[in-house]
Amino acid sequence: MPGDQEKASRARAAQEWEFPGYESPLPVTEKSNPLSLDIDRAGPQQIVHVLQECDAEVFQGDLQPDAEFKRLYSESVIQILVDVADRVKTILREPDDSLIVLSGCGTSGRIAFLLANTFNRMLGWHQQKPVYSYIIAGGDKALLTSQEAPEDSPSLGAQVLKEACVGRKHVFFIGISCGLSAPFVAGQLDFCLNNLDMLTPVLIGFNPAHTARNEPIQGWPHTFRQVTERMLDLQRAQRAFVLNPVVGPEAISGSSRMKGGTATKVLLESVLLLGHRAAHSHVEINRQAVLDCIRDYEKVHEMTYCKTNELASVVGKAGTSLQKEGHVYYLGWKTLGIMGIIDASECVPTFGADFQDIRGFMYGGFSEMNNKEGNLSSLGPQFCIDHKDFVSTILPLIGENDTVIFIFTVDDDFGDVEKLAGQVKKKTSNVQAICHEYKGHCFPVNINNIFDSKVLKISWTPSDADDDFFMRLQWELSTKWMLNGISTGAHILKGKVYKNYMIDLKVTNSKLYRRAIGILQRFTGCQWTQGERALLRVLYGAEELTKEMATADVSRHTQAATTSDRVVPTALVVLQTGCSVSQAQAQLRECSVVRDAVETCLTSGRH
Ligand code: S6P
Repeated sequence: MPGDQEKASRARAAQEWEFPGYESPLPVTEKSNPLSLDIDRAGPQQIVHVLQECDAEVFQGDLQPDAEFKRLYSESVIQILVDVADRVKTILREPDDSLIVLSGCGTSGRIAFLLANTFNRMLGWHQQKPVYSYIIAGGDKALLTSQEAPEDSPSLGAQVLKEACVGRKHVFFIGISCGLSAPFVAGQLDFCLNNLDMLTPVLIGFNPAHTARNEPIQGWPHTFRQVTERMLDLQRAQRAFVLNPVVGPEAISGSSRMKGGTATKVLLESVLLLGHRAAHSHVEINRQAVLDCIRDYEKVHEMTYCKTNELASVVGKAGTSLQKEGHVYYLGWKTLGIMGIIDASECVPTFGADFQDIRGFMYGGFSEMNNKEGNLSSLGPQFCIDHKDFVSTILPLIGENDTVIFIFTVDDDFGDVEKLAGQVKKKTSNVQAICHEYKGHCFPVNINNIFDSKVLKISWTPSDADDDFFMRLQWELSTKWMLNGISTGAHILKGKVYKNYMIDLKVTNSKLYRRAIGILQRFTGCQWTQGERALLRVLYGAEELTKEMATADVSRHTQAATTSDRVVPTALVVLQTGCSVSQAQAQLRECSVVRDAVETCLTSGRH
């Protein structure tokens, strides 16, 4: 655990991004984190250490009483959490004709899915009908694969929400957009604001409201910021709520699947848990209860990162696998299996990875997923997520270059774990385990024997207030941190990150388009228009842009991006050396490590 001196230096480093001029005018969620500037050159141990520091910022308290940014523990944030939990309680007490909708794009939609199912399950234990529903932009396909384009459509968001509300009298809508930026969510919030007699909207995100995205949205009269401001006006009368503490920049700039996803899970679970406890066990919802809940999650951070050495070892193994063109497979049980599938699917848009590089499978596949659209396995190999699919299609091809990570808890059927581990061990010695047990509930055998001591086991000591349900939520969060660390670390070791930027991102929606130009500006010092031209030349594979290309909508550009590879690195080389697109592509082809290619180009360009 960090000592006082370390905590103080962490606080100093963290303050740097708070200075008004730091990477202005980028919102906090898009800034680069001063703690992770050199993460691309770090080894596994150091990578894990940096992630630990960045993740700790989620729980950082106010540095000064009048600090510019509200944090998770800020008074005003805690009060909104109390108010929102109270609304949840009211709905749970009178659930007829009511609905709680959780919605978002990408990771935010995946967390919405996970939580809606989890809390419906909890209602089932209390003999209550489901009250929760989830929406993810792009539908259930987006749970397993990257579907970034629907994020840009406010009308689609509003339409899907409208359909979800049919037959309901009261809908509590929780829209998640970590960057306060997704037009899909803006459309839904706007729909709520126009129907306040039926809907009460909550917005969750991690930027101050005045830095919510303000650029015009194609074919729509409002911006995200305008919608946020309308909600803030209504907050005084408790007709809308905005929950937007700042949790600091991501360790990998803009990668909101990491801290954004974590903070979403912590905030949402806290309000839902407290609402449920109040409705079912008459536990009072007050500031202390909220604080206690968040502190419990903060302890999960400490427990998880107590295993730094073990985690670094898995990061190293996974990194070696990717370096050697091998793969990483997560084999999970129950919701920890879902955490694995989610983490793996996010590597494609984040690092420009192939879907085969890191893949997740869960015991029971779609029958355990409990998603709205049911079994999607006929859509293609990316959608085959059952352990049985792993055994039939992947296991025969497994070799020493692959890393297989088992993810389970003491509550899972250990016989299944043991059997599958036995099969995998015949193919590779690189079999790892992430597992959770708790006081009084230990594994029946010494799992070190089964996994040849390659075990990352956390033994939890629940407090009196903890029920099994809360324990699982904590396991999920702990597992999320570990898997985010493994996949991020492995891609860093593969050279997919330059400084702390995902240099090889897919440019498949307007947010990513702007981010890509921002990266070009940052590293080459070019003007916005120059960066945009270079990006478009690469996207269209054209040495000269036609008028049609130059004036097309961003949605047309991002459509072209779906089939392009190494877009940002190529545009960087074009800008830096003045060479043609095809020369830049050829230059990059010669260099297997994208980070090294970019670095060589940028440093040689400076001489
Ligand atoms: C981020 C992830 C993305 C985001 C999505 C929604 O690491 O790859 O898919 O989750 O773009 O972002 P936001 O800011 O609206 O939650």
